[in-house]
Amino acid sequence: MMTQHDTKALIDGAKAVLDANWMGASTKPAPRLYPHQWSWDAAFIAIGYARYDQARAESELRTLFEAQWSNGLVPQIVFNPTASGYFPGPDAWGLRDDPRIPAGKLTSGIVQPPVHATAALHVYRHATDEPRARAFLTDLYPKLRAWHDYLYRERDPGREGLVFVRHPWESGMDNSPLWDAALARINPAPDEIPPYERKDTGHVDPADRPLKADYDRYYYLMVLFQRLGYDEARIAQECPYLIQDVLFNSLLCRGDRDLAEIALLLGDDPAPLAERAEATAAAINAKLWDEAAGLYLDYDLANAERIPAAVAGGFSPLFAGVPDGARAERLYALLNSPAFARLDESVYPVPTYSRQAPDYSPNRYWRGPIWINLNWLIYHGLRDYGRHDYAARVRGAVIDLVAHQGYYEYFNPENGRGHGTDSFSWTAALLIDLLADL
Ligand code: 9WN
Repeated sequence: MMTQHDTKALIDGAKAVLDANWMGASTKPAPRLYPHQWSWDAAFIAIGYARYDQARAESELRTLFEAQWSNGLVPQIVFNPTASGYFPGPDAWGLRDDPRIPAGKLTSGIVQPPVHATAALHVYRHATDEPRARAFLTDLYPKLRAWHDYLYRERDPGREGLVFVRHPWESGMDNSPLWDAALARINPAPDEIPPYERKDTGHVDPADRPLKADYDRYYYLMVLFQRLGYDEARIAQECPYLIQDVLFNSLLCRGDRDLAEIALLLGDDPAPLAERAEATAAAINAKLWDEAAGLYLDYDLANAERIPAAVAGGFSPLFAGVPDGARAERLYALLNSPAFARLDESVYPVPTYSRQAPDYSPNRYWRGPIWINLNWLIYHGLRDYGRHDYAARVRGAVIDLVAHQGYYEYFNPENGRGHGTDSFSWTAALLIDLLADL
């Protein structure tokens, strides 16, 4: 249990991490490993700033949306032109001076999960200066709508109410076991990818990061998008990796609901947005629920098959009000089991992957370790469903873990040890938010 004094030290420490990573108008995820602005990081970071610095919270999201493409795409990375030390940098995407990108901006050509409407509403709700926050929402609202419109227009060719990701980095869970089968079908010939040099393994322990085989495929897909001129229709036809991911779609569904709330606040009609949320919720229930597993599972669209991996993202429909009572009970049972977190006696938060899977890997990135953003989403989902006992366990376990280990990027679920980079912004930001959430 944390004392008052510990709590203050923890908040001060978290603010110091964010101060050190602040770049003047936005925040980098970590000092050396991630020296640019990332899309879903920006949303989580704004959620933390919302609790103590409205101006920075607004600036974080405004800066990201200043780099929004003309078709509505919100890029995974907005590059800091003065930073180096990250691969792939701006030139690897072949997008310099692309007419779809606002002049003077450098971005990647993929997206990340749509947490932004949720973050914007959170910033508004915790603002100390309401008129200023209303102006912020007014400016962001059309951009958020264009972002969701892009996803439904370009990423849902079958008009199912479910959108696809076309690169593992778009999911935010880069080397998740979810992608193994789809990526194994991609076997680039040596001349299909130019030579490249990774930078990540120079900053952190290579044993914590994705493998070279993963990076070859990440790069192959980037080269494919360039060859197709980032034409979404052609990509949907030709890309060998197209996945309807549970986490991405749940965040979109929750984002639609939050966007409807923003519409209401601003005097616009929320009905079309709320209807879209319902359609996506229904599609998640119809296509992604797996009765035998008692969990929501991803769907591999390019190969027309369900992906059987039991990952923490499978619980995220709770965050979007998707499961009915019976399905929610199945989710609680799996969550509170040796495969995940034993919430009736919990020591550590929820890991990314079932601890009983044969290829569970407690130190390697998204193949086992605990990530704070997923636990934040699960905490809120449990709370929204009235499961306050488990919600309190998740919250308490996250706070204790960070208090004892530091503001790491991810943590080993067996011994709690921190891995990846330290001074990780969303760990700090979400901790501030959780501590404020009494
Ligand atoms: C690729 C910045 C990002 C996070 C992702 C996390 C990691 C990048 C990388 O870092 O991905 O986007 O180079 O590994 O997987 O979720 O947004 O923190």
